[in-house]
Amino acid sequence: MLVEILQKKYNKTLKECSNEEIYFGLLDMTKDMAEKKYKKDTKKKIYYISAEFLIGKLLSNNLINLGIYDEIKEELEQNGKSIAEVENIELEPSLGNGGLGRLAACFLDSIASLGLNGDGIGLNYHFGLFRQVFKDCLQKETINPWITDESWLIKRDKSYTVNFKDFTVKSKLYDIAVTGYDNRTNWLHLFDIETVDESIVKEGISFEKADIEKNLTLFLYPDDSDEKGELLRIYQQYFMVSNAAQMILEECILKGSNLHDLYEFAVIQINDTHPTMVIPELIRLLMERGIEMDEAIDIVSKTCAYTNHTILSEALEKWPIKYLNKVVPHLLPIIEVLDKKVREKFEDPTVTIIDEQERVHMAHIDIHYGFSVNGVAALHTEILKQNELNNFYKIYPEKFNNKTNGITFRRWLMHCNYPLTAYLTDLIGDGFKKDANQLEKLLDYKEDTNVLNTLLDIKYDNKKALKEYLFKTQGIEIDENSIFDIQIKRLHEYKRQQMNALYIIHKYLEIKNGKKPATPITLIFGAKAAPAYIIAKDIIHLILCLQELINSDKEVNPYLKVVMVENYNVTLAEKLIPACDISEQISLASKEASGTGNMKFMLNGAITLGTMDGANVEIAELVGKDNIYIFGESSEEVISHYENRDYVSKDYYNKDEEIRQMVDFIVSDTLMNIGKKENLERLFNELINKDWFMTLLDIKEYIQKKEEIIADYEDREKWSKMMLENISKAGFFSSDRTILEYNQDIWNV
Ligand code: 9GP
Repeated sequence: MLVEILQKKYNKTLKECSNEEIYFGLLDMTKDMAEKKYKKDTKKKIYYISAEFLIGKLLSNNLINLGIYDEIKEELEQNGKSIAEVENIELEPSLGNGGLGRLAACFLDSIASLGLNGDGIGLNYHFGLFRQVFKDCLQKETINPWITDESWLIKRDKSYTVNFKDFTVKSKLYDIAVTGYDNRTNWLHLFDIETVDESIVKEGISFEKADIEKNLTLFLYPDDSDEKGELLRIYQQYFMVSNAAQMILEECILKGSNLHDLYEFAVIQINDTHPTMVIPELIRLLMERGIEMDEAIDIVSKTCAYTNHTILSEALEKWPIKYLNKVVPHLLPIIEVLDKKVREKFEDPTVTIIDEQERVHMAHIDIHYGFSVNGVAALHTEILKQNELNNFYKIYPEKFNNKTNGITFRRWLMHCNYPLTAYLTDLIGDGFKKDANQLEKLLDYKEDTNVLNTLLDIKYDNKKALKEYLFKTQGIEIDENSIFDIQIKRLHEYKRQQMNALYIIHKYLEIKNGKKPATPITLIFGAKAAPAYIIAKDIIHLILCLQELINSDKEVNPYLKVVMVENYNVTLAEKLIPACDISEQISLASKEASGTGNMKFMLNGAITLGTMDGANVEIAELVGKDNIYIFGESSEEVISHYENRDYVSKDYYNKDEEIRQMVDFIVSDTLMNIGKKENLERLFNELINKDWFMTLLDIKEYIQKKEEIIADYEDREKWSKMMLENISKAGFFSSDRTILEYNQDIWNV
């Protein structure tokens, strides 16, 4: 079929075509096949609304899900072509930031793969999240264009009118097919407007924030550190949900809903607070169609469910009434009624929707006016119930439920780790591809030296493949015989990349003093810092300075190497994860809602070094304490430090010589000669005077555990057994399991 498409499109044979032509041929072919697998809507449908969908490249994923990956791979090989090189042509869609967005993408895959009728709804950001470049050991941001003339986007003939206070816009809709694995196709609906003007972006990523008609869908998470930025976020959010609400009502009416029964036709999952305005917007639209307000509120409350992805207050949005009035004044009378009803029913001032500072708490709208509130890992949900949202839990215990996150094994095993997948298929059959729990069959081989050695061999080959990839794409040289210790995730103080950086300093000083590790260690980081998050950027600066220092020191570099990959994204994750030995999951306990990288690493046979936080807790329960390296204070202890305000980082610094040595090194002449005084001093001061996420609390135990895991790496048999245990027990973290739970407990589709 590909051959015919290429013949028709380019009048060339497969052999004659360039990789680019083959890519576009495959694009046409898969889009066509996907469309044919679209099935009519069922009565009830899931709408997953999210500011982010971090979908990653789609070609291989779609070929796998359509069941033609092996066939195409072979056909290309027979004609002297390589699928990997064809894949390189595709630009990664830039529609997400981190775990929240990647989870949304995994969920869409699982919804379709389980044959459920459910679409995603979001925005078509032209430049998405910024592209990260490093210059002078600093992060710089630039645009990340990803939309080309021929792409996965399918332009639809559909448009809605969205009214803001001062003007009206008409939307246009693009769809991306979400192919299920051996199952139906659903859609990711991305809304956009005609008037967006990419040329207004100057110098990196700066642009006029007030020019909404030109900038509305340019960037994901534009800088909101000033009023104009906050207003732009409100414009984006309202544009997203108003389109969503109109589309949902239209589809439900078409299927026969009289709107009084909307919840029998639609269930809306609100992914974090960004889509919260869908609640007042739907109420407004129902009232416009003649439904009384009280009934409209009731209908919408039975239709919407909310997922909380964090306990960090910065992500629980609170919009000033003043700002909402400037953008969507027509929602305010509704929000005020929602608030009044809450006040009439409950005396507790902490559960109101509008607070004393005249701010609207978006999460409070979701909790009062949605029928389900879920956390994303067992510990996280407990913390929501007992601490962060305890006052709400007391009111609505029945609404709270846990849905531990998951990942799609199609992308995070079958696509990214072809050799391991092929080997597992040989050993245990291919049942695990649809029923991930069957990975447990691998446990039968835990004493089989042959199998254990093959797991080590596959890891080694993946390390070599990563080495080649990094050299080719970023000019970075690494040694496949070293230990690959990897921390890849958004840059945030609570994730504690700075603690890992302090470990590097510890190791550097140790080597300088003559103590050398048995096997060299390569510490790999990948992380973007939000452009306005100063300390996060200072942490990147520190890591890049250490990279420069160590990699040019001949005494140290045979034993230690630091690599910070530029512009970390899904494509890089797909190369890094299969090659990893040690998975760094070192957040301050209680702060990481779940983490999903931890699951991807485990599935690919990396061993976790982590705290009892997020889904690490469930990983630890599954693999047992002999197959994971846990350190640090517990979430209860950490929460009590916050409550009693008794953590003083300066005390740790003052009383411990070793800690002092590491922290002081940040502002030593050695580093200051490489880096910028201002940034390094700021980070140093932050660590000793504030350290809000308690780096110094756990640093000693962290170093100790890390030394232990590194020492254990030498025992190859023990290590390979740990790998086997981790792979075998990863089945629980399939997003198919998570989605089945959502459907059973929340959606009922
Ligand atoms: O930080 C959480 C991360 O722990 C979780 O795995 C992910 C998916 O549930 O969501 C992240 N949250 C956000 O990105 C913002 O709330």
